[in-house]
Amino acid sequence: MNNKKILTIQDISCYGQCSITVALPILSAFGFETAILPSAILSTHTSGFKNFTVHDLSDEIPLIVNHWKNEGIKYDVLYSAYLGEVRHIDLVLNIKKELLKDNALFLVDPVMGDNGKLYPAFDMSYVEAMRRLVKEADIIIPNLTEACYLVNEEYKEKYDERYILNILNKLNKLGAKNIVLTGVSYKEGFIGIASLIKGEYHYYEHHKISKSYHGTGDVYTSSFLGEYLKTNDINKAIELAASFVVEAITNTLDDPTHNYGVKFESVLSKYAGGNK
Ligand code: PXL
Repeated sequence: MNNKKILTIQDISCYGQCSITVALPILSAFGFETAILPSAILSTHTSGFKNFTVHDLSDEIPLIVNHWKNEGIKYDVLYSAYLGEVRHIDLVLNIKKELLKDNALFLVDPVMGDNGKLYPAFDMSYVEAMRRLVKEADIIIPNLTEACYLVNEEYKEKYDERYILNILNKLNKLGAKNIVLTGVSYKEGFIGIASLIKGEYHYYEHHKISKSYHGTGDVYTSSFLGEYLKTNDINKAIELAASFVVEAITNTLDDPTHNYGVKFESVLSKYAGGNK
């Protein structure tokens, strides 16, 4: 029986299958009690939809944190992802100080961009602030775009292992203790995850599906966390999360009207067998 209590802080995109609407069902299916702290409420995610609405919750967060402090509520795991504003970074750092148990795990998915570009809400001041969060994390899960921004390296479409090792080492120098870098492809038709765990490099690859969808990073990180907490085996978690994302994408391909996220729900129980 694993009683770990998770707090995840990220936005609520009401429609679009990303962030909290993905993290919560996945972590629950893995069997973990998960509390949420929404950084903002958006009508949809910010890529692929125009004229989305945003309501920032920065003013509410300290009040919620204060209530939890007064109630003596503490967490075993803090998982931060898409936040939205520079000031959210300091709020997360404060939560890490105030609301975590001893030896708690701090997982940072530094969600900021994809395909070499930052998402519309972000600029270099956000990247700079994100470096402060990464420094405090036990595990970070950037994609290649986010990693390049974090360490000031050029984003390339084609590269070799030396390019990736340099980025992993620079992230490590930035203070990231363990790094799970997604979207790394060394050869045509394949893509995978390069990791630096306790200083040890690993690469896991699988077939690349040519179509990409929003929210797959959130499916990846949430299922990685569920499996890691369940088994304490980080390499197993890296691989299971990749298989889950591949199957969720495959499951979505035959529906051309569904292009905003992936249909992860119908394969969730296969990957998140519960936490007994
Ligand atoms: O899936 C990442 C994500 C989360 N939240 C919002 C986003 C995105 C990616 O575009 O826009 C609001």
